Amino acid sequence: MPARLIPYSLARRSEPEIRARAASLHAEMSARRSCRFFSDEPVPRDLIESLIAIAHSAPSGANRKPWRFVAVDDPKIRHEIRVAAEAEERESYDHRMPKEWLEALEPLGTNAEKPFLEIAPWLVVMFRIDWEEIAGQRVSNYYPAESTGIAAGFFIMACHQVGLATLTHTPSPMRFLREILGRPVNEKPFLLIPVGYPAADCVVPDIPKKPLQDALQWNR
Ligand code: IYR
Repeated sequence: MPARLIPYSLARRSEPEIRARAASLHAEMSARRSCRFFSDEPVPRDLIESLIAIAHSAPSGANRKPWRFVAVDDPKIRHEIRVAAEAEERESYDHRMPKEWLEALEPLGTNAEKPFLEIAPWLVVMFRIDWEEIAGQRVSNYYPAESTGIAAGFFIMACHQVGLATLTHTPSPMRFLREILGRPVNEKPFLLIPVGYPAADCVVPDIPKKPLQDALQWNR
């Protein structure tokens, strides 16, 4: 049965105001960078919860919200995650990643060492849920990858907007996250996001960014 309909409206802003807000948001968001050097300064749990609540407001296929966030600040678990991630990354960098991939990553200066997994005060691990068991019945979710990606975008943007740095980290394969965090088999590790303040001496690679003109077409 279709749900009952309720009114929806957005604050109606003037075009100059929309333009000004877009310009300021663009300036803020284009200053976001992936952070690999975090401060160990604690971030209160309620703040992380608000940021995850923002991510959880993301749209999703059939409104199923096919994701799970696991927020980890326990140093013992972060250590376990670091050890397991570095083991996979070592294997990847040394044997699994083709030469072209390693060349693509060269400007970023990444390697198999992932100290940030223990230094950042929080690791937010996102899982995508392709199916769920509801009242003993297996039900499919729809567009779980797209939905979880959108929620990740909300989360990363929310963190940046409040002044917290993130890294979208994808050690591969990520099975170990399900094992370490005790999640069930229908939860597929999607993204590992360290969150915290940047270290006082944090640096990021000075790399060119693809111009918008190369990513945007108007009509055909
Ligand atoms: N997962 C590896 C490699 C890596 C892959 C991509 I795609 C990046 O944008 C950066 C790194 C690592 O985290 O080092």
